[in-house]
Amino acid sequence: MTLNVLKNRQLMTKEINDLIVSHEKVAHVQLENRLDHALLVLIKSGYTAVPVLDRDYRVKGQISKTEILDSILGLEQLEMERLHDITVETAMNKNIPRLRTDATFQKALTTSINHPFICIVDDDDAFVGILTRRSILALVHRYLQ
Ligand code: 2BA
Repeated sequence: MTLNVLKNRQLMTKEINDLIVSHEKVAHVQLENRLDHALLVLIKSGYTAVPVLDRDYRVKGQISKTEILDSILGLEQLEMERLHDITVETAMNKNIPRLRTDATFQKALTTSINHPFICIVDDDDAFVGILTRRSILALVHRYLQ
């Protein structure tokens, strides 16, 4: 077996633990927050989308600037006054992947093809942090060199 094949196997079966951005450093919003608050968090943090958590710190979905704007789109214009009436829970995307801390790098790499970040949860489904596409690509880049 060549060294490259061995290295690839090592990379793909590696656990993702070292790559996780810890929850304290992740901007997030909660289910019951209103869209005006969520928009503020997105604008201030500079991110396109952030995780949505419940009161027990469990991952429920993610919310993006596009979903917020879509929720207040009237027939001909954006109805900004509705931002305070709509909850994050109503507007968020619930269909997101989650991985456990012991997931393999291969699983994370495959998932990141369609998702800029992946929420990582523990055995009780509590939020641990995120895995960004940037950290995944950076590791692949290091192995390729
Ligand atoms: P986006 O916000 O669309 O950001 C796309 C890429 O732009 C990021 O890729 C990063 O390389 C860069 N970027 C954007 N805003 C940045 C900022 N405030 N500081 C530094 N770099 C920034 P990734 O790092 O791979 O992140 C992928 C996605 O993960 C982001 O997409 C965002 O939705 C989410 N994300 C990353 N870090 C986050 C954090 N600390 N809190 C909440 N969400 C985060």
